[in-house]
Amino acid sequence: MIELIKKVVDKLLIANSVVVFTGAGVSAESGIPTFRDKDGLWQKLKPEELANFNAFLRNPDLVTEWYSHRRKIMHEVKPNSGHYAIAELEKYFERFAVITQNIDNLHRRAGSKNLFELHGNIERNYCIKCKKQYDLGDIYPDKAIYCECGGLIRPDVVWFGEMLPEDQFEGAVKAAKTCDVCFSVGTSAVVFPAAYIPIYAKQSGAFLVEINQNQTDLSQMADVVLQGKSGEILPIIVEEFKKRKNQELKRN
Ligand code: BV8
Ligand code: ZN
Repeated sequence: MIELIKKVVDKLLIANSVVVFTGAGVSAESGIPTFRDKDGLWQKLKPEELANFNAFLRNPDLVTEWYSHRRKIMHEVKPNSGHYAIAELEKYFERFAVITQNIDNLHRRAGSKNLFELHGNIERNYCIKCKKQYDLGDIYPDKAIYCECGGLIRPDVVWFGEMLPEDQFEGAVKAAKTCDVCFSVGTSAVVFPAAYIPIYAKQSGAFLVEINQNQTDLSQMADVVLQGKSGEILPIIVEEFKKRKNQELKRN
């Protein structure tokens, strides 16, 4: 593994632009269940029954309660060493973008600045009728809640069959198509159009590094696959990078 990490650091040392694309796996070590792992969310619940607009209209109490439950977990957990390593690495690059599919707000809490949230953010909610925004803070309703205009209030996340926020996706695609190194961290890379991000990066000539506990659809396209926990691997990459960067500075 260390030889592969040195190869990644060699590329980082000559890179001008870096993208880190993340999925639920980067938050797993914070204690947030992923979707498709054996103990994942989709094992117990069916996404089509919960993460889509018609399910919400059919059963607003159930969907509202499910998001309250997930938001409560997200308020009780903290960013892990993987989130912090990504935020630390960002300080060394003029052009650095974190492109996440996660809605858990942990990259922001870890200090990442240039962040694209392709699937929204569970901290934001809005009325489906008048679009008024609501911050629910630390209340976790277990049934549907309504706006003063009478409209249902929903989480500001992208459900299946819904468009991704245009500004976020466009910005992310631009970053992916112009980066020198692209990391794909903790994602099964099966949800589109988000999963195009690492593919666009690779097609545009970026050095593609996958960090995942398992093989994914992306593995055979990656230049380097680092198999293991992102919370362990990312800090090693950043430490090795900083060490080599300091050696370079001393030499010059
Ligand atoms: C759209 C937000 C159309 C809400 C989510 C057939 C083919 C292609 C596409 C489709 C198709 N049928 C339907 C579609 C479209 C659909 C889609 O892609 N479906 C897939 C499942 C086939 N996509 C959509 O519907 C998208 N919208 O297409 O709109 C359109 C077009 C025009 C006009 C109008 C509409 C919207 C998709 C967004 C859905 N929202 N979530 C919520 O979170 O509640 S999806 C959900 O999956 C999450 O966002 C999540 O981020 C995303 C991806 O999952 P991952 O993050 O990758 O998590 P997963 O559990 O899968 O994997 C975790 C990985 O981590 C694993 O590989 C594991 O090994 C690894 N891991 C675990 N622990 C660690 C680790 N790695 C390292 N360290 C660890 N410690
Ligand atoms: Zn309203």
